[in-house]
Amino acid sequence: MTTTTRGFSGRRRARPEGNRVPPGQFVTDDFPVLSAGPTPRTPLEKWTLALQDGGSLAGRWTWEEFQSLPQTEITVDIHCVTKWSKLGTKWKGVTIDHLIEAAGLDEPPEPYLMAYCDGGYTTNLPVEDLIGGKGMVATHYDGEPLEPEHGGPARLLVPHLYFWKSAKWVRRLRFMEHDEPGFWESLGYHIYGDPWREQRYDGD
Ligand SMILES: Nc1nc2c(c(=O)[nH]1)N[C@H]1C(S)=C(S)[C@@H](COP(=O)(O)O)O[C@H]1N2
Ligand SMILES: [Mo]
Repeated sequence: MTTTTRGFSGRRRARPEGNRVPPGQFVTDDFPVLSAGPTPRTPLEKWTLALQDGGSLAGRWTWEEFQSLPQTEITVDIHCVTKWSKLGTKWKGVTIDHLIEAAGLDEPPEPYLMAYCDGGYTTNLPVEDLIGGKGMVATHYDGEPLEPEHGGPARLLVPHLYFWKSAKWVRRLRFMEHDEPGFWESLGYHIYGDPWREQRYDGD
């Protein structure tokens, strides 16, 4: 299987197929569900996605408005810190680049970002890892609307980092000046989470 990226400007990994799986991971065909709590079910008519610059609102989209933003399809490998990797997963959504543009910002206002979800989950990311086609808010998986268990109606997708960074049921993205730990990061997971460097836990 090969990695194809369509309309996604992220770097294509220059690794041979044999090295496609990060160290310590095994490949699964299943799509395991990993949630730290119950699956929230926000009706689409109540759903909004907000983009915040610190404490101020930079953009907010209803479900309908969000659908009208430019859509991008990607096929990528994903890697969970519990050691499963799934190859060639197909997603559709709105890239963070397009969101920033839709909010009328010329560039990201701050270097870090916290994602906030229905249910209270949070995760932190360097903005650098979200722009340039590296991250999106995904609403479709494998050609179908994203199932609630997997983060539907919309989840963050940042495939080059461990999958806990891909926040399910995302509702708010807040730019911040300094990095701060999110949910798992404050419980001992690595602040960054690069699967290729096996950054599973704090200190790795
Ligand atoms: N809101 C929220 N997002 C979350 C989680 C969670 O518990 N809540 N779990 C994370 C973890 S640890 C992983 S591995 C993936 C699992 O996504 P999946 O259930 O679609 O496989 O979601 C991540 N995003
Ligand atoms: Mo995970």
